[in-house]
Amino acid sequence: MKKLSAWVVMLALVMAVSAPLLAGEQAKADLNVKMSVKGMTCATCVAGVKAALEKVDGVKSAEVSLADNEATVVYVKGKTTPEALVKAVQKAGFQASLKDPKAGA
Ligand SMILES: [Cu+2]
Repeated sequence: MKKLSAWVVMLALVMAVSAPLLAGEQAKADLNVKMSVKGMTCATCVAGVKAALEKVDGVKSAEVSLADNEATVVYVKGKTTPEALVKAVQKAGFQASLKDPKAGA
């Protein structure tokens, strides 16, 4: 019985230590890419770009700024690519290009 409780304590310790590590791994798997978006003139455009980006499989979130002509996308590594995200915006009818082509590659 004593042995068992020692195991339970050990297991709890291992889980307590590894949980934040695993969470860190998960966060590392998310990539961030910035692109410039041209042709947006109003809030509807912004919503359209945001929706087009968030429709892409693997995209977690997209922030679109009309003032900065910019979109910032968080996506799961390996699920999509910066190029595919740019294409999605272009398909929605806007000019888009990566801010830093090396970022998120
Ligand atoms: Cu508009």
